[in-house]
Order: sequence, then C-alpha cells, then structure tokens
Amino acid sequence: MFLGLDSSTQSLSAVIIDPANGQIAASGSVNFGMDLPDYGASSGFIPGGKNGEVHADPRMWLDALDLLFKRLSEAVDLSRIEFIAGSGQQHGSVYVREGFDEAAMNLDPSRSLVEQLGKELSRESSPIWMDTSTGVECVEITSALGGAAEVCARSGSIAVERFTGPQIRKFSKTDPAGYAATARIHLVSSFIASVLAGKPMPIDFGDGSGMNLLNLAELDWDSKLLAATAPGLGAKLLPPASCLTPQGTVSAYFSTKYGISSSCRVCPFTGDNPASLVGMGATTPGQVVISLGTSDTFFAAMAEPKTDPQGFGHVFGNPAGGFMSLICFRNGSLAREALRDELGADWSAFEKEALAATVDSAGKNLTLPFYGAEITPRHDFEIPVTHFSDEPTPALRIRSLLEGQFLNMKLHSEWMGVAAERIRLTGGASKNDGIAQLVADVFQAPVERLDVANSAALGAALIAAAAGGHDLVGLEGIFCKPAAESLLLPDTSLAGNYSTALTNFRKLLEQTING
Ligand code: XUL
Repeated sequence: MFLGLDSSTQSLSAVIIDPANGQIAASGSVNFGMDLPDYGASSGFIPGGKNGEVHADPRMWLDALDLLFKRLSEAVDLSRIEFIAGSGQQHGSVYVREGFDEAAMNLDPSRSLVEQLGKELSRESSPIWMDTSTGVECVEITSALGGAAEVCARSGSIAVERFTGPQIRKFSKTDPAGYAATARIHLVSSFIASVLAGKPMPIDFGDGSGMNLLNLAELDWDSKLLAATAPGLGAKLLPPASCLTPQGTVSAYFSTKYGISSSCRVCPFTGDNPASLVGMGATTPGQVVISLGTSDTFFAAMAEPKTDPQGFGHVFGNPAGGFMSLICFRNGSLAREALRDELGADWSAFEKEALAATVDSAGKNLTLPFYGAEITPRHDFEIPVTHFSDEPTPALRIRSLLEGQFLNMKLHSEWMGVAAERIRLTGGASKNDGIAQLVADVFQAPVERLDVANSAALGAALIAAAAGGHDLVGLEGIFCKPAAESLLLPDTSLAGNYSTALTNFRKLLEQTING
C-alpha cells in the first residue's frame, strides 16, 4: 500500500491506496484548529498578523504529524505501506538550526516530535502563502535582476509577495542573527519529509518553483536569484530533486512508534498544487483543471517551461515531468456571491434559468467580473464594468458575469499555448450543471466533474505508488474517475459567439485598465 500526506493550510491529511484492487484503503486527517486548539490557530495560522504578515507555528505541524500517525496506526496496519510521498501548502518556509538534522535522525520514540525538534527551529514562526508583507523585497529582487520579465523568465513567476525568496530576504534583513543561525531553509513540504525520514530531504522541482529561486530551464537554484535574495542562501538549500525518486526510509522513530516498516521508502514531498494536478488525473498536456472556490484557479500541464509575458500566471514543475501552470483568480465565488446577494436571488434555482434564457448573448453583453482588487489581471477594480446591448435583466447579468469569469480565464491562459482538450471541473460551484455547461461552451471543450475530497493527498498517494514502480498515468485512470454521467459536451454552434465575445472582452478590459 502507498501513503500520501498533504499538509495544507488548515489540516494534515492522509490517503492510503491499494493499487492491487484500485481502492482507497484508508484516509485520515488532523484539523489544526479543532484538534490542536492550544495553538490558537483556528484557521491554521496565527491570527492578528501585522502589515500583511501571515505566519503559522511549525511546531503545530509536528504535533499534527504525531497525532495523524497515532490515528492512522489505530485504524490501519501501517507495516503494509511500502512508499510514502506527500505535499505541502506552497511557499511556506521553515528555518532550522545546525542541530536539527541530528536531532531528527536520533528521535526518541517515547517523547514527542515537538519536545525534541521544537528547540532546533531558528525562526519561531513560518510565513505562509497568505502573507503579503514583502512588497519591498519583491521590488529589490526585481531591480537586482534588471526587471520583472527576467525574474519571470528564470523562475516561472515575477517576484510575488507570498513566494519564498522574498520572504527569506525579509527575514535576512529584519533578523540577521536568526538568519545566520539558520543552517537550512525548508518548505513546509521538505520539512515534513525530513522529519519523517530523519534526514534532510530536498525540495522538489514542483514546490521549489514557488520560491522565485529555481531556474526552470536548468531545474536548479539560480545563482543570480540566490544572490539577489539573501547572503549565503545557496548553502542553506539542498539541490532540488524529483518527488518521484525516494531519498530514504522512515526513521526509527516512526517505525517503532507507529508500526511503519523500517524499509518503507520516503519521497521528497511536492507542493499541494502539483500534487492536485496528479490527484485530478491531469498530468498530461491538454488536460485542464478548473477549481471553482472562493477564488477560482486554473491549472494545466505543459511540456515546455513557457512563462506568462504579463506575469499573472505561475509555472511550477509537474510531478510527472515537464511543467504546469497555475493561474489564480481572486474574484471567484466572491464575485458570484456578491451578485447573488445584490439581486437577492435564490442562486441554485434561478441560475439554471438564467443560463438557459439567453445563450446567444455572448459578445453583445459583457461584464468584467470583478468586485474589488483582482490579481489576474492585477488591477484594483471597484465594481464590475458592464457593456450591455440588451436590457440587463437579472438573468442576463448572471449569465454575463459567469461568461466574463470564464472568458477572463481563457484570455489569461492563452500564453500557455495549450488548447484545452478536456476540462476537469472541481470545487463547490462545479456541481451546478449550468455553470459546468457554460465552461464547456466558452472553452469549446468537454467538461468532466470530479468529486475528489482531497486531490492533493490522493495525488501524493499516486506519486508514492509511481515511485514504487506503478505507471502514473495508469494510476490516474484508475483513481481519478469523473463522477458518473458528469460529462458535458460543448455546444459547437456557440463557437463563433464566444470567439467574438473573447475579442470584445479583451477590448473592454484593455480600455478599462488603460483608461
Ligand atoms: C499557490 C498558493 C496556494 C497554496 C496553498 O500559489 O499560494 O494555492 O499552495 O494551497
């Protein structure tokens, strides 16, 4: 059996798969807020951070690891697990002292991880992906490299506040002594993998691409980016590696305490988005995943490390090899719910009607679907900008807002140069037939819906099985099946409408942003 772990913002989850029968054998989870209330992090991070700082306590992740394995060992015979892989929330970083590696190697099973490793942290808290406090450092790194385009071409993204490089730079400036006392910097993913293996585990290519430090073309740390970020940084990072190649076995602590076989191999952990690409069965170029949540995200495999010339999208390593894009749209459900509330609409019933009523309005009635600051495109919108040729009935406004969201997605994913052959839709709003059909029509591609509770942990379990010799794409075919009868085909008669709509949408957006 193969275990996948995912250390996300709010919880640590596990999925155990048995490829021999194609089944998920067990799963488990520790919710940081509910299960570890002493940390006072009801949503997984320390509340009340100032000036955009959002940090979490890495000791909480250690306690979660003990608690999760205790729970799993009570439910499953963990000696049957042959390989472990995992993922972590991207960008978050953990800073450890010289003595950490030895302490992790010689853990006493009669004591907790926190008791033994807590004192080996050189920074008490870990900045996570929600942190926006490093605007100055982003500017500094960008100017040292000679511009945003250069940072993007090298690392796959322009300098971004939540990315690890700017976060490391800020730490090195504000706490030089703490930075000097740091022997190694881990991502959340490589930190957990190192604890599990009792030896320093490398950062994987997929998660490492979220740091503004990895050179995508070379798949190695970029010397110019390292130099622009912090002094002596290269010595604090292990060479990056692939999450498919195991780099050790579980430490004696885990085998003695929780009954995992001492020969169980551990892979470098990846990021939650690369692991989700696997868990959604989308590692092959042409497969696109759209997740409809508070924010919407679009991610898709790519063969080449192409980057977004406008700098809105990110490029990460794909666990199966090659690359993947990740494009976040802040105004997802945020905008859908704002319009629903504005119209006082019963969303679920009303929306289907609205979607059916005016299928030929695309291109004539347009909405820039932003109820406030957006990151793709980066612009401070205040209210949605509309251009209606017909009477803007509530039905038409809903349809036009949704069309605007997917036209904006189509427009801002064109740089990838990958046509969507199949879209896998997930997240709360994906259950709505009207919305799903609209995605198929705007992208002119078939849409399947996948109801995966934890695509990152499942993806990690598939990576573990692939490391153990199973074929990854074959595993995706078995474990990542769309919900029965969920396939929706595009209405090809609307292709012309949506092509016109895209042109008009682009013009309206340019006029609005450029004035
Ligand atoms: C991606 C990002 C988040 C985190 C947390 O860039 O910031 O998706 O990975 O899930």
